[in-house]
Amino acid sequence: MSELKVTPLKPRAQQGEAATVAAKTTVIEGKPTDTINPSNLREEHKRRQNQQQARISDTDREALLRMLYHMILIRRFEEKAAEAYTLGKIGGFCHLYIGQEAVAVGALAALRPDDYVLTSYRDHGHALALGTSPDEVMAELYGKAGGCSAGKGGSMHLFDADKHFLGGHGIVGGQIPLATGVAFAAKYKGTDQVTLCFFGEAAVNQGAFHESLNMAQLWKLPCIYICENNQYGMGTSLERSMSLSDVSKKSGGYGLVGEFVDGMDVLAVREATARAVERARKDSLPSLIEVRTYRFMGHSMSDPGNYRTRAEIEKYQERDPLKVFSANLKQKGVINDAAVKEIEDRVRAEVERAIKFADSSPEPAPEELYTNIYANPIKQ
Ligand SMILES: Cc1ncc(C[n+]2csc(CCOP(=O)(O)OP(=O)(O)O)c2C)c(N)n1
Ligand SMILES: [Mg+2]
Repeated sequence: MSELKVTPLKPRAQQGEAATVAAKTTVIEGKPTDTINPSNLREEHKRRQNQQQARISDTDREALLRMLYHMILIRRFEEKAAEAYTLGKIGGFCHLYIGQEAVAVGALAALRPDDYVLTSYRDHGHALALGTSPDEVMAELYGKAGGCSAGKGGSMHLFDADKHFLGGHGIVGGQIPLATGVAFAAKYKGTDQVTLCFFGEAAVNQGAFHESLNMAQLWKLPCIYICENNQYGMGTSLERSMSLSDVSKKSGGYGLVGEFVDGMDVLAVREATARAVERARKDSLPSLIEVRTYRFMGHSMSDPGNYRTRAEIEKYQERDPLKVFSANLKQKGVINDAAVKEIEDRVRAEVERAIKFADSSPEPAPEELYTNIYANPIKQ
């Protein structure tokens, strides 16, 4: 076996310089922390609609349409996936992203194509927003050979190396130290690539989250930790499981910049992520962003959802990120009904094609059982 050589990030002689950088960055900067008042969501809704309309005026039309297209694609794709699941065409676990589309679409719109992305098992939206073909994503849900993980990963383990999408991870919080390592590798190699790591708020109670944030700030890694706080981990609410439920404030324990963002506003998410991307790319600094969101469906397809009331779900559905965004775009004259219909028609055709592709794609061949499992498999 060859010897593994690890070079320290900075020679000891330069520690003075590192200390100056550290001193400069211990102040927790970023935007003042936002809050959402859950007791009067209607009022919040109005206030935030105005904010989004102001952001629309400052954003390029093509970028706005691309975001709307991706949000519609994710929504319609998953509605179809739910149907296919009910028909028994998809096996195993299947966690839908409906309600959370603004998070992946907004955050990924702030990245460069060569940046890295990792997320949890609730991963369909991230893959689609990164541009993985809906055909390959649907075929993967079906466990077919044409899937983006060759049918061996399924819904929870989407992967697309060309898009620098490193999964889809089933272990809660498992992707957080992996993403930290990916960011370390980028820094070690001297590239200016940024790593985006998505996870749910239940993962924040895992030790791996805290260990990763500590190392990321200590070593100044270009990693952005995005907590998709949908307020439930399976059937357990945030309030019942977390002593300090302000996730963004946990950044303070490790000296990172922490921000709280409304996850129902795609443009607010994009803006906050862009700020974090700049910190990571220019100054090699990590950030923690808490994005407050809500999942409209059950935890997975097999969740009867007895732990939430219909009234609670409906309250959040009034702030449906897709409806709010398209209504605001219309209000600001960026699109009209005909333009929305055009996108809907295009998406419908793409999703139909994905279903046909998945239906006709072959099962993985038995001899593929041991291929692509390890990077360097031991030859028998
Ligand atoms: C280490 C580990 N513990 C428990 C589970 C079972 N489990 C699967 S999803 C989940 C809840 C995670 O909730 P959250 O992180 O908030 O993400 P969300 O599902 O809301 O997107 C749990 C406990 C698991 N997959 N891995
Ligand atoms: Mg959650």
